[in-house]
Amino acid sequence: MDRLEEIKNKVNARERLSRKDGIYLYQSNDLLAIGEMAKAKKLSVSGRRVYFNVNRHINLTNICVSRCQFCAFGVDEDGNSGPYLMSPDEAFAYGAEAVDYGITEFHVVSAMHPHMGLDYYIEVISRLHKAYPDIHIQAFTAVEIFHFSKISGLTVREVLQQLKDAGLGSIPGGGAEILNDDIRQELCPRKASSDEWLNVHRIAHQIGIKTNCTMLYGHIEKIEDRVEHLLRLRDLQDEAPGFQAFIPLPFLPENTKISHLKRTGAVDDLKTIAISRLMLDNIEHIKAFWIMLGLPVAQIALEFGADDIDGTVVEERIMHAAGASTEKGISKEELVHLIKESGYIPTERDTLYNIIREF
Ligand code: V47
Repeated sequence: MDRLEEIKNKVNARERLSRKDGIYLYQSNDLLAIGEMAKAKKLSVSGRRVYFNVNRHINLTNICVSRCQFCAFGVDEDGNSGPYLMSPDEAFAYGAEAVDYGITEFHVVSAMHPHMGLDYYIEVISRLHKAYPDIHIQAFTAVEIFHFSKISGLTVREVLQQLKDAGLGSIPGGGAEILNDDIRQELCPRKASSDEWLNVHRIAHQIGIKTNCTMLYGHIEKIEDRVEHLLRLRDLQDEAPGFQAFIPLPFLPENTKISHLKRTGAVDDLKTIAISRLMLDNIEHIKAFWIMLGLPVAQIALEFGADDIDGTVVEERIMHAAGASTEKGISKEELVHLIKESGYIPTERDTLYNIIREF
């Protein structure tokens, strides 16, 4: 039997795909056959719904001691490339300004600032939470949580508990990059290792904090590394469930220290969405982050297994620093139109995937 046919039979029989299957799918050029399998899987998980949310990204600072090779956002404290740090007042005002747009989420991601202590981050969260208790706060990637633990001398569990008590609702999926320590050593040696990243998510799940997970692909990794990354996420989800969504992030090279690398093309982006849907049989949502993929590919990704297109994102900075050519935000009407045009039901959700409204 044809190998792709064999994989299709496994998918239809709801059998788990293996490392070899994942690698085979990546090596195959039959994009449409892979997409068809992933679409069938998506339909069995979330029917004809495509989710989006309305949120405000708040990037507290761009001053970062990590200075990863792939990042165009972080800068030195005393450099001349526009370092900034929001005071708690400024962060609050920036968040408050977006409330009238009907946001249901503050998405707070920062950088690894050399001096700010855990108190600062707690103050930002608790002020937003006290003023807007109904707006969910999704904040701080696992690498930031790990950094907070190092600077405060508290355990990861204690840091997460303090943030939760202050109003943190869930944590985003960033900082995973590729869960391979040789690659991390080359790209981002100053931040949490693969195990440390996974452990923050493990502990978050154990104490009832939902999280997302990502994969930064299209730089120096091989397809074997991508598949291994997906398997490590799948294993953790079996052990300590709590991942809500997986978001593949194509590397955008502009203004980074590895800007000589080429941006992945639509074929790789769509294959990666589809393979993620097929391999991650225990993570419900696959997000096509339109800011990175661009609206046309994000829309097509809905036919390749994605069931979420992120949100209206009022003002995004990290990807735009690296050359994302998309708008910094998009209206709800436009998102609804794109989803409807693809034949799906646009479904506004909150951060925890409760349905707010169908369009
Ligand atoms: O961890 C940084 C990535 C991440 C670049 O959880 C880059 O719903 C591509 O994780 N090219 C942060 N990617 C953003 C993130 C995220 C975004 C939206 C939604 C969610 C979610 C999470 O951005 C970083 C890193 O992997 N990144 N620089 C770049 N040049």
